[in-house]
Amino acid sequence: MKRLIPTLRADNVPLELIMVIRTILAASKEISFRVSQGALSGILGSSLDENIQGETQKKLDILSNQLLKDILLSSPDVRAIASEEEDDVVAGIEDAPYIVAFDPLDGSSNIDINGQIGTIFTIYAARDDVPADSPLQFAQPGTAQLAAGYVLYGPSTLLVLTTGGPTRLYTLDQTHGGYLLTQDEMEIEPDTAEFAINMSNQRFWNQDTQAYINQLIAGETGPRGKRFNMRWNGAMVGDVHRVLQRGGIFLYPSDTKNPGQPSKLRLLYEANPMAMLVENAGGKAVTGEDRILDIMPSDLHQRVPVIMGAANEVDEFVNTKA
Ligand code: AHM
Ligand code: MG
Repeated sequence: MKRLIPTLRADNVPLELIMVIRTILAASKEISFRVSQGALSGILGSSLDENIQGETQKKLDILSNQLLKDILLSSPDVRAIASEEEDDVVAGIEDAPYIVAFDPLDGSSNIDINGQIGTIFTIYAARDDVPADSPLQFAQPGTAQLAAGYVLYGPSTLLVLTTGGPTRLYTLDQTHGGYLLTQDEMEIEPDTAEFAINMSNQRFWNQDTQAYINQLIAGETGPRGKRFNMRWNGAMVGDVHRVLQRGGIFLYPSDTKNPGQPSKLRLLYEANPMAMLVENAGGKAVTGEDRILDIMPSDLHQRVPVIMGAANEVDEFVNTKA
């Protein structure tokens, strides 16, 4: 079975970019171990303990953020990082070629119930025209991402990664500690009969979204003429992973739940990396109006509506009017 690094080399990924990916994955293995330890993680600790200052019994998401931050900021190839858990950009090594954004532990409500959670990350080229610690480092559209991926901490620890080519799936081999290629190319079928949405937000959606979901729920006697199934994990990594593995459409659409916020998910840490993975697996990713990857970010923690997955179904969403 092929290992990660030879696969990246065969894909002609630049050496320094491979080093950054390796660095993120070193942290992911530590997080995977911590997650598997659950409530014991802060008490028992493990090999990277000396890197984490005074971390005893911190919540897993704070711990994961600290691990990623420490390890990335000590990398010679990282100029700046942005994290869902940090207010501001943190500068790394001046003149280093790359910047990294991450959601250290997505699906936080699943932490306490032993459910699926994951680390989402994305890598861009650093900008030379703005300071290392400027939020403008990350004012780049998703199309500029050089690599994007997530590590899903489930029954197995899985890595889903694209470096511009296909979206590939790796499995962490706990016996030797490395990621092995277990699916060469993930592919999302254009048609589906499965959707993922938080139905409890229905009253906050616009009329078009309500009409679309009503059509799915209407089943074989409705306008779509087929029966749809629904799944909701409460963790985007888990829900999008299911879409990548067996098809479907994932939606966190525009809503009016929180004044001033168009929806829940963040462009930089969640929407963009997932959109790149989905598109490179043959799917589509939109806000409803725009392609997610074309959005020019206006704020580090900007939120956007997210509709992604099976290409024809995403088109159906866009074209359905109340
Ligand atoms: P988080 O970053 O605090 O975990 O929030 C993001 C998560 C996504 O993983 C998931 O799709 C969504 O929030 C679930 O939202 P809801 O609470 O509406 O089910
Ligand atoms: Mg998140």
